Amino acid sequence: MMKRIETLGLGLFCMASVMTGCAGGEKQADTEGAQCIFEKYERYLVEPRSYVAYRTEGALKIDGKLDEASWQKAKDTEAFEDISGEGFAEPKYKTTAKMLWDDDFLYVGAVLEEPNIIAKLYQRDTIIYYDNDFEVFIDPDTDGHNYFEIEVNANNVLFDLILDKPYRVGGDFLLQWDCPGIKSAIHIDGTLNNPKDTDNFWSVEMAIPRQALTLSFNNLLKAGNTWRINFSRVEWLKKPEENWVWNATGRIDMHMPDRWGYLHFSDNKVGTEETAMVYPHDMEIYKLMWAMFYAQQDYKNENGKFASLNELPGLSAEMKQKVAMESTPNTYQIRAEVPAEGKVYILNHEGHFKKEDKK
Ligand SMILES: [Ca+2]
Ligand SMILES: [Ca+2]
Ligand SMILES: [Ca+2]
Ligand SMILES: [Ca+2]
Repeated sequence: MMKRIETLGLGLFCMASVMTGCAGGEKQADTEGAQCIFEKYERYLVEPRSYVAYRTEGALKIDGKLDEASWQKAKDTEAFEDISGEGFAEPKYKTTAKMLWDDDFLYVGAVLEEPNIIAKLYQRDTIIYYDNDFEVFIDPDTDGHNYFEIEVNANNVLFDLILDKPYRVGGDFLLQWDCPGIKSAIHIDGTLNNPKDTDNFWSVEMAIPRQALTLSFNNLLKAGNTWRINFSRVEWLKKPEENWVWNATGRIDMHMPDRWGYLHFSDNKVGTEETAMVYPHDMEIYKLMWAMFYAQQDYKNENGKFASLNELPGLSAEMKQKVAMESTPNTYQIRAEVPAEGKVYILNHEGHFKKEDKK
């Protein structure tokens, strides 16, 4: 769920960094007077955070306490930030997450600082974010469609679903999906539903089975793979709610899988040799394609149809050489060759991303 979208005054935020392809007067001129596409959509193009997950050392007891040696050795993610990203207030309370894996499970641990731990919902698949909650979003094959969402409150009540595609392109959800075989637990350092004292934190421990995240026969939970994942924490300080996330999406909408973090799986045991992060895509070309996606969304809102490559504002001649686009008023497909991989990247009007072998 979480069908919450806010429109930001994009012009209000002066970003200091200059992104590739927009620097200098000459290149500005290339975009024929229009604001360079990388500048205009900068808040949706900030490089996501990444995390390398290592194999567990021995079994984890799913009891909400992250006191096993494996958890102790696993690194915390960066502290969560406001979902809207740069220019928005730091979260009032700290949140971090950690990940581990073995052949059967992805493990997620999170610690949520909280002076007043409250949870009123007790039934699975009620709208859990009406309570303060912790949320996990997973797109194992990184195609931006068919992804998983699992939310939990401090009562350890789950709200879990599969989405066919993001709401921004007309997506629907299957709430009847109850993550098969999931184990989850909460530890409370403080008192639950007693506001008279001051609590410290609640922690979440989840074991998410690889089989629950396997849509075809293709098991993606293996060393060397890189997924998209994000975490969100909904906190009711007042109305509307706060949304504190690992990776800012750039606006109040978690359903932007292109804005989630990168999770890479190392074959090494946690606490042993470190593995370098591996990104699954050529990041420059990927960024250009998504900039075009956001530009097309705006163009359609303003003009009632998608643009052709020449109509799309903010592209330099150099950028146009890197991509091809077929478009009709209601559809488009962007294609870009990535010779180093021998692949063609394809992104369509529904935000579906795939790679094909170059013919
Ligand atoms: Ca534990
Ligand atoms: Ca997917
Ligand atoms: Ca469900
Ligand atoms: Ca309390």
